[in-house]
Amino acid sequence: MLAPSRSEAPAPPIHAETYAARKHAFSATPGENGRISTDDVAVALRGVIGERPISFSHLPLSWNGASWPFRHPLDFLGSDGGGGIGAGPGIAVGAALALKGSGRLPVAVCGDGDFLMGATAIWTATHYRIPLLLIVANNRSYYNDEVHQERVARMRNRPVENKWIGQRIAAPDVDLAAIARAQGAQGWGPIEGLDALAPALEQAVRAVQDGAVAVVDVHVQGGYTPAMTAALTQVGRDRG
Ligand SMILES: Cc1ncc(C[n+]2csc(CCOP(=O)(O)OP(=O)(O)O)c2C)c(N)n1
Ligand SMILES: [Mg+2]
Repeated sequence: MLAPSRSEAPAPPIHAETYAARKHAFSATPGENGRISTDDVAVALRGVIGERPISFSHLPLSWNGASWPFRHPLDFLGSDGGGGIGAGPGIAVGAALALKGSGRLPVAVCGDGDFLMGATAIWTATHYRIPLLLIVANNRSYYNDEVHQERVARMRNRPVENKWIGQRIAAPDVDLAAIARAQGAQGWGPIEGLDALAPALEQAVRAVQDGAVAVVDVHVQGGYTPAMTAALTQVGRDRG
């Protein structure tokens, strides 16, 4: 990974122009019936972050790349590159360690499946006092595999309505903020309504600036961008 520059200059103006154009082009898909979409998370987070320099260490499959233009090599660190579920939290902690003292706020957005498979990385962060913000885009499902099971059901003429079996992580919902608190981190959530989202993110960012490990569990509705859904459901695709 690139070492963070200790005296990082602001992005050159040529990028600012591109950023303004792309910012204008992004239109968020809001959650339905008062629920929160992953786009809503991006919009709320952008509002809270403002022009503060951050580094995303990890982003979930439901993330819309258009929601947050990257202007600097450290704006997004690229995650694992291979899509291994469970890697997100560990990558978040390692990246936060590398960024410590750089002036960049380390932010990871993980899926709930990803978070649950690697959640004990939080303990490493609290034990070694590595501040970071980890937001969980919690659709209470290994949603990727619901899409996959729908495709296979169609191919094999089986009932599509069974696609959730083995993939939903609900009834009961897992209290992810409690998992964070159990390891010495600060936890917010579950955030279920849009009104509560920005205040929780605001508090969490402030806590990270004060040295905390902060986890915000946001209940988002399932769904990917059309491009991601098309990539997962295309004919002939045989990998999960
Ligand atoms: C180690 C590993 N096991 C299984 C998979 C297959 N897989 C890809 S995405 C996914 C589910 C991801 O769930 P979550 O992190 O909640 O994201 P969501 O799809 O719900 O947005 C799984 C099981 C994988 N990529 N890596
Ligand atoms: Mg999920």
